[in-house]
Amino acid sequence: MPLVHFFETSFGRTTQRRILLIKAQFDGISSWGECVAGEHPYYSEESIDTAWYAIEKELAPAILGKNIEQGTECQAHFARVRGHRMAKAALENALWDAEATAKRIPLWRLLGGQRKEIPCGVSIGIQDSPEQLLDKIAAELDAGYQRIKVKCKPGWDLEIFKRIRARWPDILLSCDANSAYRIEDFPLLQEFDQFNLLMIEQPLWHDDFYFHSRLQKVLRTRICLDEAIRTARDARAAIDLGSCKIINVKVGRVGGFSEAREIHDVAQQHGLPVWCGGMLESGIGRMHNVALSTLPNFSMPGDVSASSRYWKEDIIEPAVEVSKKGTISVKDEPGMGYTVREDLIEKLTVRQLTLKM
Ligand code: OSB
Ligand code: MG
Repeated sequence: MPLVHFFETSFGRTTQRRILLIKAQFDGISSWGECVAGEHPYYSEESIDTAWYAIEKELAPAILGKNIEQGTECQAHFARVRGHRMAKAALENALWDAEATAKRIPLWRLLGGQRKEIPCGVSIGIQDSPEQLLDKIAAELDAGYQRIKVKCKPGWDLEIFKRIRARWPDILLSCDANSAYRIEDFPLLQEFDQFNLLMIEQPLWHDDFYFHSRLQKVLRTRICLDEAIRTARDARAAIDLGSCKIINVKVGRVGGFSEAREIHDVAQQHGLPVWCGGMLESGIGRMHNVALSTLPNFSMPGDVSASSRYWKEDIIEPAVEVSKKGTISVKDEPGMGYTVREDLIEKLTVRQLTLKM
């Protein structure tokens, strides 16, 4: 699926996505899950190809033919496979979706969600010029989004924040470094404090807590961890160490809805807010993110935005839309509440595999 606009982070530029989808079928129900792994293992160790392998060889065989009543039961079946969380999440989330459909309740209610309207922000990639970035921000604010997050890296940071703040002194503004900085950059990162950022997301190594805790001690701006939090145990450790004050929860990164809910709970118990991150999902993953965002401690605007920001044609119907006040409303229909456009998916499919018990 070609992106409407390229998306560039400190680890590279994406112009089109190859997306791995799961369709689960049993007992007359069919449900969907999206694997959020990237085309390359640049964000994390996983890629769509490692996920394909893990699902085909390990994860699907671990659940095919088993009597599974609830999405939460997947974790135990998958436990002996280390890592491969995005692959696990694609399957587990499809089963949650099926469970909601079977119980004839909306997925967000099954997850324990409470809000019917979620606050939305946008994540804006590195652009070809600062002017292009400012134009994009203006358009997103105009559309109603409540928070602007800009990608940053050395050389695309202080000057950019200065230009943004000169034009919009008061908007909710944050940045995401995707691990682009090192210890020698601490003085530079301390300069970020002057821009009143809502948070700095994952400034240091993708797998680090310790140096983030050192950094948080010398920053006024709150650190938000994304890549480094893979489990609820990670969340506990990071909070304990003081490595972050906010957590970005991505249901794929943490292995599925069960673990995402646990991280939500751990953060809530410690008084940390969480928000829902995005991975340039198609409508299927997007709707799962919307459902997760209805949980009470998702109190900050997430990177959950309208389909049209990514795709000319999304694979669900209707496309996800954002209101003028920057919110997405959830529906009361059972399951995901949207129709999957199987005809379009079929047209876009380049590789397909059916696994049966
Ligand atoms: O770090 O949050 C991130 C996209 C791909 C990989 C990593 C990240 C992102 C985003 C995009 O920031 C969020 C979105 O889906 O709009
Ligand atoms: Mg991030």
